[in-house]
Amino acid sequence: MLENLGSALKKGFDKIAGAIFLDSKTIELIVKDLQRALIQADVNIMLVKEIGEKIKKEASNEKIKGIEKKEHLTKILHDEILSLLGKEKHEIKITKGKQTKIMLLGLYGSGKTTTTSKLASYYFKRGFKTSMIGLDVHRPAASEQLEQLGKQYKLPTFTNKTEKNPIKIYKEFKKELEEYDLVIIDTAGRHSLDKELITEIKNLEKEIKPDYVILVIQADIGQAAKNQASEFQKACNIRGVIITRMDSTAKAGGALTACNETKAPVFFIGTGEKANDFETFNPQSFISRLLGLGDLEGLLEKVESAIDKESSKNAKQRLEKGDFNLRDFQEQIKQMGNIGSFSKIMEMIPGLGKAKIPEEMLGNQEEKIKKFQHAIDSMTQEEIEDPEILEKQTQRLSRIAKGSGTTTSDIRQLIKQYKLLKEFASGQGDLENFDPSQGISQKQMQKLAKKFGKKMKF
Ligand SMILES: Nc1nc2c(ncn2[C@@H]2O[C@H](COP(=O)(O)OP(=O)(O)OP(=O)(O)O)[C@@H](O)[C@H]2O)c(=O)[nH]1
Ligand SMILES: [Mg+2]
Repeated sequence: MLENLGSALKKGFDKIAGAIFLDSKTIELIVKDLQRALIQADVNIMLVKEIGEKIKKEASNEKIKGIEKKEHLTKILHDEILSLLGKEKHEIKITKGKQTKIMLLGLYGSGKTTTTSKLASYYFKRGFKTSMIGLDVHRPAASEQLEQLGKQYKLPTFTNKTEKNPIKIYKEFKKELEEYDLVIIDTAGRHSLDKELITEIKNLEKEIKPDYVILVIQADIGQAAKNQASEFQKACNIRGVIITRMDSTAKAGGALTACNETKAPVFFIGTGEKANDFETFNPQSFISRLLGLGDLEGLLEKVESAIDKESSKNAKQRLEKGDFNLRDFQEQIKQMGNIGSFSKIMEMIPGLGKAKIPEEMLGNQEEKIKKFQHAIDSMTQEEIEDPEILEKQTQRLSRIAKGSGTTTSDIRQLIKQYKLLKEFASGQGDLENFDPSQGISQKQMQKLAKKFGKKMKF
């Protein structure tokens, strides 16, 4: 998403840093590149113009000179983009033991149902007692879809396939829902914000009294998000927006900046179809990521979302007792797979921006993980529990390789990674052994992120 904007910004910073004189011609070029990229990302042309003027004006300020001027301009460029996106991070407040209700609204296909499950899963993983209720009575398959998602992510889901009045459905489950810290309400979409939809929303709002009404908008509509957000704001009390499909469009800049203009804060962004493809929206770290500086906070949050607390706790206990075996290792790498593709992870690690690691290598990583999984599946219980015997009895390696369609060198690597993880997880290891072509563990990843994160500036 928004790669063009990121590279234009980076180019702008590099040009400022590399210029001997910041003359008006250099500035003009930088501003032009930036404006082109902003327009490509579908940012409102008036805003694009304003930014250009502001940068040019500051650049012509004769009072600031030399290095100071470079720093000044870099900061202005950064701050201008930041204010386009909205300065702070906005959060939904949920308290354990007290019910919070979040109702999602939006037009057809904007991603309400998917987002209902993403949001529920996000808070469920953070220890809140979470449930979902389906109030889309218009689309016949709607409750089925929500139930499927509920099953997939192990979330209690309330639906009624025959009732045609959403308020009745809500009343039917009202009592049961009181037991949850958080209830996410999925509602029906429409082609447009027509009278019928407004009436339905108003009635639901009156009955349910949600703590947050959130509009779900897909990023592909770009700047048009502005009209949509302000129309919905007029019709009901929208607290903020969730923007979906950030992954599938270059226009996301338009949607993000447009929402900022309407003062409807963006709470979350959706970056794919799965529950983990979901992040809080923090303008500051979003820019850092655009610039390839990495997004430490986003990464750690993602790691947290993907980890199954219970199984990690078990793995940790087993480690402490010294019985961490290959089955545990397999579980750990499976969870890593949950975090997302390696390319996505790398984008988030400060200093390990995508540009520095060849795409093939990242692809290989995912391949390798699959191979590791197959190899472990071909091992005997004895080998799983005591992988070190594989090093002593090499005939075992050939047997496993044959049985799993891998090579003996794959298995040796697997054992090496397993030992590294064991070492890391027990706090003995250091980063010097880290080699991206050999795979990376969660723990290493967190350490890496922390290490490189310190170098992050702004
Ligand atoms: N790539 C991508 N696809 C998404 C994202 N969010 C949702 N989708 C997909 O978009 C499609 C529509 O999503 P739904 O959640 O069914 O949308 P909805 O608003 O509930 O649709 P209606 O109930 O018909 O109004 C589905 O195929 C989702 O998988 C996202 O962040 N990225
Ligand atoms: Mg739906």
